[in-house]
Amino acid sequence: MNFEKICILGLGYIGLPTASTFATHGLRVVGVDVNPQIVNGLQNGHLHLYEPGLRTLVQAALRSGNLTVSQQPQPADAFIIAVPTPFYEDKRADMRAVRSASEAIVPYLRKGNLVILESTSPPMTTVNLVAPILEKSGLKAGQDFYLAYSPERVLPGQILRELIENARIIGGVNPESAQAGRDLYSIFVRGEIILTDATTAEMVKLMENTYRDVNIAIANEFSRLADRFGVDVWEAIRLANRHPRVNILSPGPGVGGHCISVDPWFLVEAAPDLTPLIRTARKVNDDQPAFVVQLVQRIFGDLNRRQIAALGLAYKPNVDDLRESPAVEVVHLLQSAGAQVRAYEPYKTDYSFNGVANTDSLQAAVEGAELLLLLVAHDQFKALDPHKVRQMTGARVVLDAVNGWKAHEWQQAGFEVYRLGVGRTA
Ligand code: SAJ
Repeated sequence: MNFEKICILGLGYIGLPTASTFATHGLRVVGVDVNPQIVNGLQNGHLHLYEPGLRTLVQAALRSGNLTVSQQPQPADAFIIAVPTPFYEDKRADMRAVRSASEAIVPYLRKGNLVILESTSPPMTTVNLVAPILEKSGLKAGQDFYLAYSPERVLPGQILRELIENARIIGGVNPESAQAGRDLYSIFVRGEIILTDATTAEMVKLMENTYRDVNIAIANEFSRLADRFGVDVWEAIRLANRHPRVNILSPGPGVGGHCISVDPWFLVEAAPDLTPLIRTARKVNDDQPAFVVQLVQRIFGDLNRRQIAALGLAYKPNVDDLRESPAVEVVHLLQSAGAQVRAYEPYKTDYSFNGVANTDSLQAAVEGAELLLLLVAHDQFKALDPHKVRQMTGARVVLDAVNGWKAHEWQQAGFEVYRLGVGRTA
């Protein structure tokens, strides 16, 4: 199948890089978002999110004239749905954006078009939710138009490279649809393109992130055991990983982001009777911020009016994304326990939330603090010189929840050092 013009619905962390990459590969691309601020911003060259290299790519795509942005879809050869699938308070998948993006395509759908769903979705979404909506056009999925599910699998922080280099799974509602998907993505994908059916592709995506979540949960549980038994979990993991068939991940303050902390719930919701392990892993990871707060309580006892500098609010190192961030949860819990927290998130200094002073410099965060709490291993935090930090603050205690600092260096600089997953006798 040949493509000249495509329409991408959703200009977030996936849709915007995908739209820009197709545009710089010569396709005419209409990027669609329902948020007028995002569309207006992009029309004036402003990006609403940070990802290394993305600004340059988007600007090149816009300058070439191949990428235009709009609040409305247009007729096109292919439509890609890349809208968010968050969850409700009770962890059920919120499919409203997928539903309305599918509905928005209906008036423009023509015979021979291809529609691809990229949003992470519960099993059978493509056949049970998207196909029936698109068929309101009078056209039949698989027969009159092609329909496929192709999960994005890029790692935030490395999106632009992984978009091109990662293997891509394309699951069609029939083999012809998967093949049409291959024709489209092979325009820029250099990794292997593997064809399957739509529901398998949906499962693959959910299985990948669930696998990671369960593995991080066991690392977090090991951190609690190490703490109790006076072991250094980081050293223990390093040694265990010398076994040829063991690869334990890293513990930390919990699991955040819009993917790994969300996607396992889609499987739990789809089959609660079959998913006790997945549900428990979620609970272990969700409880990890409270474990960090217990460590702080062990240092201070009562937290009332204690001054704490929280370093990092992002859900993981070197990104600006605060969604489902365990660091934010730690700050909330500290506050509820009476502590006064000043946070510093270098990638999002303008972020403000209930009663937390999110400062715009390290100095401002640490100045009056009694404890420095490292919550995200951003490169710039890892590179801090403890002697210089000592001059900025009266705090003489640090708690490193991410193994970002070399304990002996901070001790030499005069700090008392506590680390997540390291028992006091270790
Ligand atoms: N984390 C740990 N310990 C680790 C690794 C990660 O605590 O050893 C934490 C991170 O700090 C973060 C969370 O887990 O809070 C998730 O981070 P991540 O880097 O593991 O993954 P994401 O959410 O940024 O991206 C994942 C990736 N999935 C897999 O690696 C299986 C990515 O490839 C997916 O495209 C992305 O989810 C997605 O969009 O689904």
